[in-house]
Amino acid sequence: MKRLSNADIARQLKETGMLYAMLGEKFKPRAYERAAEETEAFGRDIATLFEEKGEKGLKEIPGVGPGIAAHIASLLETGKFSEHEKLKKKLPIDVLGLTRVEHVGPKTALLLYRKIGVKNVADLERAAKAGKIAGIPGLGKKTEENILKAVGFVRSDTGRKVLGHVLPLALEIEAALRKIPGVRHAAAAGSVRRRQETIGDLDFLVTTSTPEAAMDEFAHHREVAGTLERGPTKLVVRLKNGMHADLRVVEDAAFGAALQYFTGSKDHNVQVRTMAIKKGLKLNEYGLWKGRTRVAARTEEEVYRKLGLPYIEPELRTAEGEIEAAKKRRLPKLVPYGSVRGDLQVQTSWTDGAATIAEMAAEAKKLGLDYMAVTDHTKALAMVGGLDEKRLAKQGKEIDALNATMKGFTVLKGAECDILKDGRMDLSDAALASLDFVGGSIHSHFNLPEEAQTARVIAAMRNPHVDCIFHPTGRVIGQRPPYAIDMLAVLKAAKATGTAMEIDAYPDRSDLRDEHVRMAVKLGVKLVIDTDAHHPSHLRYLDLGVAIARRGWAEKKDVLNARSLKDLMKWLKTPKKKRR
Ligand code: DGT
Ligand code: CA
Ligand code: CA
Ligand code: ZN
Repeated sequence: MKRLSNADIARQLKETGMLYAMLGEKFKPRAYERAAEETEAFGRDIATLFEEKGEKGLKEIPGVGPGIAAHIASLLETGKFSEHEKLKKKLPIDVLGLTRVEHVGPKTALLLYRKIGVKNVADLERAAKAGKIAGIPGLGKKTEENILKAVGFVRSDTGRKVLGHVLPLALEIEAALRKIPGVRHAAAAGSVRRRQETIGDLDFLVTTSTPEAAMDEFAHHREVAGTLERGPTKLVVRLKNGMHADLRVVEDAAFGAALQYFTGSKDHNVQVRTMAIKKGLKLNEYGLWKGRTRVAARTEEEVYRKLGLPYIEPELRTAEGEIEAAKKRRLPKLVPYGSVRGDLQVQTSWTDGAATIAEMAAEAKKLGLDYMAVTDHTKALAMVGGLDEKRLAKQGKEIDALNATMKGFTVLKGAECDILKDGRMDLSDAALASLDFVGGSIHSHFNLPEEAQTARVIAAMRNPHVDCIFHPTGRVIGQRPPYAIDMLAVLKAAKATGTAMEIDAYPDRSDLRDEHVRMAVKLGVKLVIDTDAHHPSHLRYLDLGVAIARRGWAEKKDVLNARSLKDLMKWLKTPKKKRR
């Protein structure tokens, strides 16, 4: 039996949740959905975790309690689990496939199954074409037309995915390619290499003495669902998560040129090629040419150099001024991965986090960080047990005690303090003043008109104790659109008041966005990169935030928590108006 991947496990959990939803269960659907999301995003290989620590270890996955842990254990041992099996007997439907079709949710899927026996997308399409859906009470002609259109869309569209959900997979495949005997270079190219916000498909390059062996290995990777196309140097597969991935075998001597070409973006490449033509040269995936002579091909650096340019980092290759900046030798020196010294947004079991302060701190320290701010929610967020002044003070005592026991790591006292509707803060000034680091957040009244929402955030920035605005646009990718806010006005106010702006690295937030970061950097606004962790495993998202900062042209000096603890504290203790 093939070892199950995190994505395999996630799919089974998700399906279980959906089947429960179809049967009208109240709480189980959400529990399984959450476990599925966390499983898919989990930074480590769950099968390995299980081998090392057994069923107990599975509880390290956020959202996974003893019940679901037992199911995952059974899945890893036998490829199935009884609860799922039972549900499938009652409802033998491909609910994951069906609900990918727009206008078809679990309820409609159930209706279609009960009334006309639709079990999968092929059945659905046949039924819609035969006009059988229009006759079902509650669905009708219009729904039938919509479904027919949507079925076509599902077939043609594999859907873009959030970077944080596919980067671990892309890096895993890249590492696997590197290990194949005969492979000299292997790289993920395309939008993943540029660390874009969302990813359409994955593009891999290898140079190898044994192309067939490399392609076979790739075709049999455990995340691959099937082969779509195979030629002598190119293989296209469909991954189990629905994405496509290409592998190209290229000539070793032209690896740099191929990497440059297949990294893109297309628009960047168009600009680079135009430059080449102006110099009487020709650039393609095989090299940079002067007539029939290849003048550069082995490395990307060499290709750019022969065009008169310095190396351009992949995150900058978007055709938004990087070539101009490169010509003038004005490219930013991007903040390096791994350079954030401490996480400044961490929730704990005092509110809606899954782990204690000590557990979060231990994991942060293990990841090589020097400090972490505990920023639990405040009382306005009653549904997660937000802290009032009294409990916050009590939490401060716990932090003092913990700091007394830890060497080489410091826990800062903080809060994710709600910004109330009128721009006042949810905690007294005295309570805020007692903290090392205060983030202000909007968690309510998302629908205020732009002017009011902007004024609300700016009012919070004028509070002398608010150090940072958390997740400044409020969007959650695929779930919640950003609220209406004048980001330029907010960033100018950030500069004027000495307030930092957060890059929330949590994959579905990615908030600020790269274009806002670029505006912030231009204005000289300080940035904080953090993970909004609600579980120890979330702390490893930090570099996804660094990717956003890099896409926004940020340098190390722009990022507050790339500073040492001493320098960060110096900034935080400076009165806001005097901060630089
Ligand atoms: P994606 O997959 O939509 O997230 O974005 P990319 O950038 O990965 O795009 P993709 O997969 O279509 O192609 C990968 C790279 O290959 C792309 O960034 C640039 C290069 N490339 C592909 N097709 C063309 C083309 O027709 N012209 C040029 N200049 N470059 C291309
Ligand atoms: Ca791609
Ligand atoms: Ca591609
Ligand atoms: Zn929040």
